[in-house]
Amino acid sequence: MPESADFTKAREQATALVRAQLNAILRVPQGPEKRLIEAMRYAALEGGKGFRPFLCLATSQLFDVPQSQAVRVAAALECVHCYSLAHDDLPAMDDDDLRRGRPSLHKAYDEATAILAGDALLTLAFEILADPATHPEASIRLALVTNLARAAGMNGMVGGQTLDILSPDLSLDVAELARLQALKTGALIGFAVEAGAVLGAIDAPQTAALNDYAQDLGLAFQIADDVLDVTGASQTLGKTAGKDMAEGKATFVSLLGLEGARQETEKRAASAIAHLAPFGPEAEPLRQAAQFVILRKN
Ligand code: GRG
Repeated sequence: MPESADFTKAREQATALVRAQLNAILRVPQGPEKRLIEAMRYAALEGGKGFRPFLCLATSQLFDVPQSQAVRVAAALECVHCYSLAHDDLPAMDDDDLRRGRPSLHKAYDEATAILAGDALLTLAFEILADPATHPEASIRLALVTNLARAAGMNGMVGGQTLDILSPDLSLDVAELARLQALKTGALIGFAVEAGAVLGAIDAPQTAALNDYAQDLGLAFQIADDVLDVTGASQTLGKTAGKDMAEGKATFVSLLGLEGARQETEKRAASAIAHLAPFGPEAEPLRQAAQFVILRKN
């Protein structure tokens, strides 16, 4: 079963809107600092499936948030995501030469530029969120800044990345691996899903349901990533295949077996969809996102 045409269109549209926003922000200056901005554009404006921008825009639509606000939040989130990929590829981390089907940032530029471009994307994210154009109410902007800082930082993505680096020595079981991934990948996906509710100042029970959806979705996404790491070719994936297993890291495939991991992805995607019941047919795009996680090839 292919990815639904509606979902593909919505995902591509979300990607294009975020790119246009970042294209406008990341103007290339004259002078030597031009290199930094070009590297930021290389990391953030090309390739990528636009999964997080899609989620951010889809939940925002659910709560009738103006698209201009949602696009700015999705652009901030994509800055953090792209910084994390650029830093993850560095020799001190995953040491990967291939990302999104082309040389990773430090290969296209150099290590120092890749570090600085990542740093500048991370800080730009918070500048975008703090700007009144993102939302007229300061309390909403503050909630967005706080949520993204938490999702990206020591108790979120960076914490998860630390566990990931240590993981060959940790003999993780399935629950511990799920926790690692909830931090490393799930936290940003959680931010993407909840941002629409924050922008729309939505009440707690609805936010809790979206949170549960995001938890299952993030885990399904990561388990599917582990399956693709084993079954996908580097050319299709646009990144080096088979690395996690080769480095002796626990993956859902190494712990559950290939078939077990596939089944767990489906179980988590179904559970994610079940959490959307309170939102009715309006949440169809979010259901399609869960289907996409199972069907994706890269
Ligand atoms: C360096 C602080 C720091 C964190 C890095 C997210 C991450 C942490 C590393 C990426 C390693 C990786 C391949 C994780 C698997 C799941 C994942 C986040 C994949 C990349 O996300 P996609 O597939 O990427 O949405 P695109 O390129 O489509 O945007």
